[in-house]
Amino acid sequence: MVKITADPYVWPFDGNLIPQNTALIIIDMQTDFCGTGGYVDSMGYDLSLTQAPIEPIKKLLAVMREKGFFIIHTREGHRPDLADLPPNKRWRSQSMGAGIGDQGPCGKILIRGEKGWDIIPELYPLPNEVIIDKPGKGSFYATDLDMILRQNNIRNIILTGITTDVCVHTTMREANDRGYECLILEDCCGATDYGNHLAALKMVKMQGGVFGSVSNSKSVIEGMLTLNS
Ligand code: C5J
Repeated sequence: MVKITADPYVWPFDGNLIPQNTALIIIDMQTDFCGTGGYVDSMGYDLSLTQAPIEPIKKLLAVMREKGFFIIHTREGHRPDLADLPPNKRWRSQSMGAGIGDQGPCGKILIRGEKGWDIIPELYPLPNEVIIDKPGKGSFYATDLDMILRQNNIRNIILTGITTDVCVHTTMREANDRGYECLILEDCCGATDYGNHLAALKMVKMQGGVFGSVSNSKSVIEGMLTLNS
């Protein structure tokens, strides 16, 4: 049995953590969110904030792959004909100078199949890993994520990726409401605003861990290394 040092409670709540019931989910590590010329860059945000989790995730991913955990990657993006892009989302992105569907330095912004939309090479999924393509912030909305988790008997979810306050948080809330036991890793997430990153982590911890618990890659790797492979 593995227990992860976390705040506000040692995770998971009941100590039931094995590779067969636990998934690592890596959210939206796409060029559009952390690469030069992508969506976040075009909006003028400091890319170092969304690039910070790349190395910690890389190390954690290597250990969790080796230990046989279930690995899931997500990508936010829309159909080339924009049929799944709500007009208010398009309008809002245009007002920031980075219209979803418009041509940018990395192809059409946040459009499936374009260069900027894909996952960065450092964290690219292996052929046997699940990729969830989602049109929204949450990874459960309009996707088959819940079905895939249940078919694979996954109860625990370790959340990483970008951005802490938007897609990671929305996914954590969706997962928590569905009864999944969630852990978010502070060094494996990043937001376009550092204050929002900290606030999002703080929100998880209120009410005894209202959405789950908060830890870091070092504590998870230490826990995983105690597992027999
Ligand atoms: C945003 C995301 N921030 N992946 N998406 O629009 O957090």
